[in-house]
Amino acid sequence: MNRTEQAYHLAKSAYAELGIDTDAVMERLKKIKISLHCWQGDDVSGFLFKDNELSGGIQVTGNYPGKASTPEQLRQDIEKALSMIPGKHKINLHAIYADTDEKVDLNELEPKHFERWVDWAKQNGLGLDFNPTCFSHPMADSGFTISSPDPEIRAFWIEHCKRSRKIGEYFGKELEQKCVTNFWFPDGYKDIPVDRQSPRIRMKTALDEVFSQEINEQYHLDAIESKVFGIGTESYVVGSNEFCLGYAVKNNKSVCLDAGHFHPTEVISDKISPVLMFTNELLLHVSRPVRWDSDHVVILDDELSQIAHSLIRTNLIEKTHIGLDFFDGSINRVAAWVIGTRNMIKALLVAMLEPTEMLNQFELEKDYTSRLAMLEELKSYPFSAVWDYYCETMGVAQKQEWLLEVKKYEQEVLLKREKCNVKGRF
Ligand code: RNT
Ligand code: ZN
Repeated sequence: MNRTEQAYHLAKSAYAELGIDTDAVMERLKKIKISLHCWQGDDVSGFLFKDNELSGGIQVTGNYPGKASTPEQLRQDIEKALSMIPGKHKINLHAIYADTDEKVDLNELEPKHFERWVDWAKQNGLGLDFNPTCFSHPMADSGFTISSPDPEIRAFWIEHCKRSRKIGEYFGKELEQKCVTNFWFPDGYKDIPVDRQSPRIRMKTALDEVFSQEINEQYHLDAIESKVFGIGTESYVVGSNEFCLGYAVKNNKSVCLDAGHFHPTEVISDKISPVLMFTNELLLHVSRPVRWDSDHVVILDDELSQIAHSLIRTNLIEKTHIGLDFFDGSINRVAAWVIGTRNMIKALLVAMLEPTEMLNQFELEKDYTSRLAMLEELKSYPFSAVWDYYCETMGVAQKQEWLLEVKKYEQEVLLKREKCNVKGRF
């Protein structure tokens, strides 16, 4: 027995005393897919329009060297990240990541422009999710997309969204697993508007049109993502929480809860159960807001732990699609994926190692002393021994060993890439 196995052996008996079968927990964990957002790899640049600035009130800071600038480089980086993350997962694409030699605009995109992504996903046993890109485009310059008062702008974005659903459906069919297409619109005003209703009526009508197109629900799920504010839309966002939740409930759609899209003391961990009482499925954008919707890399903090508990305790994980949404350009971008995704999986593992029935019993008996005492004691149970063993059995690096791999990759691939990019520019 090596050290990891010895530690696991001890942990297994500690959890067995609480009635938890750690082997069964690992089997359950293996089945959970996380959707890794492709946009962490290149600071939300994409490949369709080389010169478009990032817009829509989101921001990436940092210029760490080695950023992917071609679809091949991005796939190479994702593969590297996945080699350090236990389990089989999904990749979340945005429309601007189309991999094509054709010059196409967003309202002209077709499944064929994503064929190379699908081939790659098949080769790597991955699922794909999708997002229309309703920002970083001249047609979004007014700050409004599908809720614009200008019919031409509205039509452009409606067409883009319709085509995006077709691309999502194609992903789902080809990969034989449901693709979630997530709709997020930056539309809003910097300063206090006079008319808060008309843009929302226009957004509703536009969405009705987008969703009027038949899509095979076996392979495809629509989600709409709300937001409380963005940079430049501090006073009013058309797609607010009430708008998106109301629309989803009434029209049998799903919402996407992004951890950074609510008021600073509001948490999505407490929104999962009520939302799933009135919608069939849910999409999460697990992120980390620091003072604002800053999209910091996900860490193993209290809210991540609460999110995982909300999903595991009552098995709402069965109805939930877990996506990640952060973009940090100030650190190694591959490491950012690895840190955030490993933390998400680790949080789910910790939640699965909880004797929930025992805690529920304390709660029902109003024994809140035992509830608090036990929740605190559980925090120092040896979950890390189970995590290390899980990584070992899944064939990925344990503890911080992955960091050595990232550093090597940085030297051998990322920094060389930078040199040749610079050479190319001069
Ligand atoms: C923006 C939303 C949205 C984006 C991605 C790139 O605030 O969170 O999900 O981050 O579409
Ligand atoms: Zn998001």
